[in-house]
Amino acid sequence: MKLSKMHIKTLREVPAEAEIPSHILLLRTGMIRKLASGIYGFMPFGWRSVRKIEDIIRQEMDAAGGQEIHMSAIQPAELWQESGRWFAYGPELWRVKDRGGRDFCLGPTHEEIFTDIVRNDVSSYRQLPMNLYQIQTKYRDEARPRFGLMRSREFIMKDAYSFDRDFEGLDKSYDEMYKAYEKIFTRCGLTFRPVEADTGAIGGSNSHEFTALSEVGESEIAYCEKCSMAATTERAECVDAAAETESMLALEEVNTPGTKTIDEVAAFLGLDKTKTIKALLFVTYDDEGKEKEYVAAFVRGDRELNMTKLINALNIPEHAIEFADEEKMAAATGCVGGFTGPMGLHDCKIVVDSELPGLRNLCVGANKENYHIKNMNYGRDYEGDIVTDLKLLKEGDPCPVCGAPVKHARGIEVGQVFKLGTKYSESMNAIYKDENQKDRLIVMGCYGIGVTRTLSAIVEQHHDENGIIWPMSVAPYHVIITLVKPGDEEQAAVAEKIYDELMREGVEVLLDDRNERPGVKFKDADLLGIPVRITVGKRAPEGIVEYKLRRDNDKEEKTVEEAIKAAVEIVKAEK
Ligand code: 9G3
Repeated sequence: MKLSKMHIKTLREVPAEAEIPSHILLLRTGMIRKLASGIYGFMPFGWRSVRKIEDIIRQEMDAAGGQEIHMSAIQPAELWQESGRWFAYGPELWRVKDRGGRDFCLGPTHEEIFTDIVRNDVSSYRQLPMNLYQIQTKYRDEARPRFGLMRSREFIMKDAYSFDRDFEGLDKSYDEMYKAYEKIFTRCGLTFRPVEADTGAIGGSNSHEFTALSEVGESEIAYCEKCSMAATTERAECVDAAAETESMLALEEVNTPGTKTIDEVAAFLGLDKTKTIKALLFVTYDDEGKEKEYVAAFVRGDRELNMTKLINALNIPEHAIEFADEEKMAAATGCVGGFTGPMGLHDCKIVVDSELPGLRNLCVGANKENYHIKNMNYGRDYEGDIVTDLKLLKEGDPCPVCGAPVKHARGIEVGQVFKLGTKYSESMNAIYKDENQKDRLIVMGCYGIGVTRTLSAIVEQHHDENGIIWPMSVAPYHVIITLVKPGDEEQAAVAEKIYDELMREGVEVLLDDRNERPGVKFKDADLLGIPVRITVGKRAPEGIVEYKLRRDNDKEEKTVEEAIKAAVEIVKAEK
C-alpha cells in the first residue's frame, strides 16, 4: 500500500483527556477516532490490527473446538427478565425501546442469548459437549468511560459459552479454554498472568482473569514469586494473624476525646494499630432499591476492608451497598460515627473478620461520643452474625499458599473465564436427556476476551518515547519502505522493486512515497511502529539500502537482495 494513497491522519498533539500511552498513541497514529464519550471508531491502521487480533482468536478458538456464530447486538428484554437480570442491573445496562415501545437492551454480554439457542436446539446428551462463540460488539453504559479503548461504552468482545453434560465436562471445557487463552495472549505478544478472580455477581464456582501486566491497569493483582499463587487482590485469600493466648482482661471504658480515626485513637492511647478494631458502616438495598439493612463490618485496625469479600459474604449484587449515613444509622442501631463498636449495636448485621476471634484485649469504639472500650474480646463481649475473611491482601503480607511475602502488580484484564454451572440453565430451563432418558440441567462455562482492550494492552506493553513498537503478529503492516526522495527516479525504482518483491512474498508492505521531509517520514515510521523499516536513500544507485527493526536501535546497510531476504525471513518467523 502506498502511503500517498492512504487515508491516514497522524497527530502531533492529542486531547488532554488522553492520559495513558495507549490512548495517546492510538489517537496520535490516527488508528482510532473518538465519536462520543467512550465510543470510538477504527480507521484503516487500527482496523487492520483489530482484525489480526480477531484472526488469532478465531484460529485458537476453532482449534479448541469452538464453533463461531454471530448473534445480534440488540437483545429482547424478555430473555433478561426470564434470567432475572433485567432488574438486577442498573444504568450500565443500555436499554432501548423499539417503535412499538417494546423493551430491548444493547447486549453487554450474551449468556441469555446463547442459553436460549441451546435450550431450543439441544435435547440429547449426544449433542454435548458444545462450545459456541462469537466476536461481537458489546455495550455497557459506563458511568466514567476513560483511557480510550480500555474502558469504553462500546467494545468488541469474543464471548464463548461451553455446554456440558456435567461438572466434570465443564472442568474439561474450562481447561481447554484456559489453554487456548494462554496461546492467544502469547501470540498477541502480551506479558500476562492468569489470576484467580472473584466470581462476583454472576456466581459460579471459580474464574480466572487473564491480566496483561501494566502500571496503568485497573486490576490489581497479588502474586507470589516463590509459588504459583496469583489472584486479583479482590479475590486473594489472606492469612489470619496467629491466635493470641494472653488472658482476657476486664473491659475498660476510656475517654478518648475527638479520636475518630484508628490512627488518632492508637496515638492517643499509645496502642499499636494491631491492638485496635476498625468499624465500617454500610447500608444495603434490595432488588427494588429500598433500604434493606444496616451492616457494621469489623477488621483489625491496621487492615483494609476488602469490599468484594464483604459483598460476597452478604451475598448481594455489588451495586446494592453504600457507606451508611452515620446520623441515620446512629438513630436506628446505636452506633456513633468514629466511636462505633460491636457491643450494644442493634438492628444491624455484624460482620467480623475471621482473625478477630483469635485476638485478645482489643480497643474499639464504645458507641458513645468520645469514648472507646479497651480489652474487647470476641465471644465474651460480642459475636458476629457473619465471621469471614474480610481482609485486603497487602504487598508484603504472607502468601496464603506458601507464606512468602506477596507482591502486587497492576494489570489490564483482557480475558476472563468463568465456570457458570447451572445458573442460566436453571433460570432458563436448558435441559437434555441423559443415557437413561432422565432430564439433566446443562452445565455451562463462559469465556470472554476484550478484543479492543487487548489492542490497548498490546500498545501499553509495546511502545517507547517515539511511538508504538508492534509485535509482528498484530502490526497493521509488516514492513515500511521509506523512500527519501520520491522525485528521484533511481531511488523510486529501487523502492518499487523492493515493494513488488516483498508483496510477491506475501509480506504486508507500506511504501512511504509521500512528498514529505525525510525527518517527518522517519518520525511517522517510528510513531506507527511498523516492525521493519527499509530506507531507500542516496546509496540506492549502488544497490544499498538501510535496514532497521523498530524494536532495535541499530541500523545496518544491506544490499537490496539482503534487505528483502532479511525482511521476508523475520516476517515469516514472527507473524
Ligand atoms: C450486564 C452489564 C454489565 C456486565 C454484565 C451484565 C459484566 C455481566 C459479567 C460477564 C461475564 C462473562 C460472557 C463473556 C465473559 C464474561 N458486566 N458481566 O454479566 F448487564 Cl450492564 O460479562 N460474560
